[in-house]
Amino acid sequence: MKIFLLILFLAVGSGAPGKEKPNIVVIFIDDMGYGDIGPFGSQLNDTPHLDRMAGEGRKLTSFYSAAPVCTSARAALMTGCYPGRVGLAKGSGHIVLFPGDPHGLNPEEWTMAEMFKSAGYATGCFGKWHLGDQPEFLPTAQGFDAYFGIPYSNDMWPALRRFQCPDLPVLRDAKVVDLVKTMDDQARLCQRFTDEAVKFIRGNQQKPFFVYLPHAFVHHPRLARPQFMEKAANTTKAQIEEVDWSVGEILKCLREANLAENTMVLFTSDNGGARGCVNAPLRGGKGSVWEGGMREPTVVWWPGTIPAGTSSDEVMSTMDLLPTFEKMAKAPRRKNSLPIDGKDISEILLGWDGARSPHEYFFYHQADNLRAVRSGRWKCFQDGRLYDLESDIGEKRDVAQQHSEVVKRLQRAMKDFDVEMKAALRPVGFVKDSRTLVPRAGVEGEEAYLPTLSLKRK
Ligand SMILES: [Ca+2]
Repeated sequence: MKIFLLILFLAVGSGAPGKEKPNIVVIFIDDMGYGDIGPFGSQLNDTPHLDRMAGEGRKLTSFYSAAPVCTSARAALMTGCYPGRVGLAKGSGHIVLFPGDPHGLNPEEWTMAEMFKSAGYATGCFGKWHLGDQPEFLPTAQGFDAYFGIPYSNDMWPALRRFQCPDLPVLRDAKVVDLVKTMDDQARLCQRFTDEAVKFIRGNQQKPFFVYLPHAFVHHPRLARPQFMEKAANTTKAQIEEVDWSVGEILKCLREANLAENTMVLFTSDNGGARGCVNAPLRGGKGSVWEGGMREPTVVWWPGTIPAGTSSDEVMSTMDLLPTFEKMAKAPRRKNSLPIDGKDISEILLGWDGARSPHEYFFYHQADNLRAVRSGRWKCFQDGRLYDLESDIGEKRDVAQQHSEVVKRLQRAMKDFDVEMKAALRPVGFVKDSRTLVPRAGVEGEEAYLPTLSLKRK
């Protein structure tokens, strides 16, 4: 009996969900720049938790988002596809989705959360969704067991004067439970999402879990909690330092629960830094297809498994995470799966010797338009400008003249990909009679729920 108990104890003590299926946490910042955090060279912002995370983990210096704006970037992360392939290269009538939009991530698409569920994971999303606010499109309809957050960008509220937005709702699962009405409410979002994620981790240790933490910070309008505002010179710095606090809370929670050695955490941003952020040494920022619009400050951490203090400059993207996690989670093979663009990058993340990017090409899009391609050290634009990113990360010197054969090859690759992609577009999700989740203040009856983009812009 004693021996039996001892064996049982050992089996449980070694962490039954074990290395077999690691927990996965994705921390996804909004509009943060490549140079905004210590591990990527920031001298402005104090980010001790990210510094420690990178010191214990691995920096990915050529890790891309598949789009330079919110909605499409998130569509790519969730589906492993270029956003155009799943109908979300842009919103309808705007570059991103708006309150009450009839469009959203098609429920027919296989999301990262649905993949994790198929592998037996508990799944939680805490933060900004921005893939459609109609019930059919919300996280709880797309594979997440639990959701707490805002359905779209934090600036889509009545203070956004050009548009007629309702109050900014906060949802628990699919139900509106609160409104963000003031800047002080905005300032609490980072803490609220973090607390929910921590609570979920603490409450879901019986199975492996997947936590997606897409912060509303550091998207305008910016304000952090008072303790961060007091020591910071401006709201951007304060928000970045509060995001760093959030990272610290997540890692602390994992350590305290003895989960650190069985959990991979990936930190990145949805697109390049907006006004006030630092994209240096990269050129451009949010919305652009310069490196600053799409190359993200990315750190992965998994103590004991990912080699500490290392980095990789292999070309990878958010699209690779779905197939990579699918492998790590040992998800059952899907029947009739639709093609995706991402590929397994687990060997690079885990720091295996000689692991190389599975991609010959990474394509940069702005809405529906294919703008550029990266292949190894080279980045070529549609119009034939060529940059050597290995010697010129800031895209300052066009070297097309010296390498005309490279330009020719990459322009052909762009053309071929564009043809292939346009022949295989899948439909965006659509619902009839969409309405906003909350009424616009001061408007009576059903009219108060009209989609924002159906109303006059000011
Ligand atoms: Ca964004």
